[in-house]
Amino acid sequence: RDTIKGFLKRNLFVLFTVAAVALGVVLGFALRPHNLSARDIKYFAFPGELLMRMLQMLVLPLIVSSLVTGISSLDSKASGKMGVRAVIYYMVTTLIAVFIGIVIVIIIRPGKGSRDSPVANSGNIEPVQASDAFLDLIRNMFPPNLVEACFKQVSIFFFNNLKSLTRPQRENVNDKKHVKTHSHIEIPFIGDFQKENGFNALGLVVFSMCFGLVIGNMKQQGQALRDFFDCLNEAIMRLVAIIIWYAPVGILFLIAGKIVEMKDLAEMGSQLGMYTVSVIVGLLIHGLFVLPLLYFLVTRRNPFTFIGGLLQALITALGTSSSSATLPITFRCLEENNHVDKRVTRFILPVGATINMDGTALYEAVAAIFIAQVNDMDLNFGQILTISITATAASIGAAGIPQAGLVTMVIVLTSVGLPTEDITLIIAVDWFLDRLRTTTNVLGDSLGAGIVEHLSRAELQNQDVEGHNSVIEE
Ligand code: DAS
Repeated sequence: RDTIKGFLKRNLFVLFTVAAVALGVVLGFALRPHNLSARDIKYFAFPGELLMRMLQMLVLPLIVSSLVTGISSLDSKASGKMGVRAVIYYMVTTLIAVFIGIVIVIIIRPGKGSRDSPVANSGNIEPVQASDAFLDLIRNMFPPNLVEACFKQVSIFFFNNLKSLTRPQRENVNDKKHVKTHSHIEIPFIGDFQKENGFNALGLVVFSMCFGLVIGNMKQQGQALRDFFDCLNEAIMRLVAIIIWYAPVGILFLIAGKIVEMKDLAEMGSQLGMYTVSVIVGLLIHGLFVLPLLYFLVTRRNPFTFIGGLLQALITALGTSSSSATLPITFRCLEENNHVDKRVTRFILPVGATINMDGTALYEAVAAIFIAQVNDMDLNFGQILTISITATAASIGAAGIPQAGLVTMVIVLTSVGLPTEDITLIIAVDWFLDRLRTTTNVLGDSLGAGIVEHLSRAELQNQDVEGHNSVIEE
């Protein structure tokens, strides 16, 4: 009874947030039959957008202050060793994630025999006119009103989504019937945060690491700057402590808003259903088996106790589908609940949130091979190896913003000659899979901080002793 009471007390807020997610789902499905206009949905989901903006507002000062403080508080030898351990962890876990994704999608083969299904064709076909012979053929096979409505809706829906990612060029101005799109899908510059935030997270991480190293070696001369960034970091974390109370409300409306605007599930088709299952199975194996096993093997501690302290961050990742926006909450969970050394979180988390995305890497590999299967393209070992490497690179390049993985997918498809237009095959379910892969990304970053802290115990203790000695000397 005490254990349950203790758990409820410790996790009351998490349970409150889980209830908010459940309420968001119910509210979303309750509102769907009302066919709200895009404008109404925008206003309805505004409380969710507010949470995103509040969290994103903190990301820039948080990345800079935590990295500068974290690195300057370590001697360069310690931060060097910690950095190497973090990068090795990132590479190993990302490659394992890609491998899991490839094995799963080859076993399940969600794209098999999809050539004659609406899902496969809607990726390549231009929006068709009712008079089109192809549609006539289908119409003759089934009751025309059902097929016409479904098929045209699906192809126009995919086309509109592709349009939002590309700059459609008219093949022939006079030919109103066919608008061909070119795959000039804009890829946000590697590590870019959201355009309207106007900064590139990867560039910011590199600058802050260099700056932290420099002022860390300035001894007394750099003390004022070190104090400034330490104070700035503390102030940001206090802002997080305030915003976190609003998080459940924001997450409720983010999820409800997404469900209201989601297209009919019927459009997905069985292939997309099996593709979705493939991604989910891969993420579950990686997130609930591989990563916790790695944590246990290194630290010999119960990984699920550690994960229990992360629930608020994992739910925020699920609600916002942005690991960057979740970063402030991830900091708070690791430092307040799991008591991970701040010198580790401040160094590892900003880097991890920018370049370590296991969920995204797994998803990119599964999606690329699914698209190859839909195109009846048998991939040889070299092409699968290419997909592994480019999926890893694409996950490093993907920013921690919603659906970044969908956009960097172009890198993977182009690398093995797959039609980038076929991204439209998987857009219908991406808003949902993005949440799950973002949650896996945040989980990988957080367990990584725990593993790197454990491996760096010696350096951290030396630092404490040196720090203690220097206080005595003073
Ligand atoms: N939404 C991205 C993130 O924030 C992941 C992705 O799009 O793949 O981690």
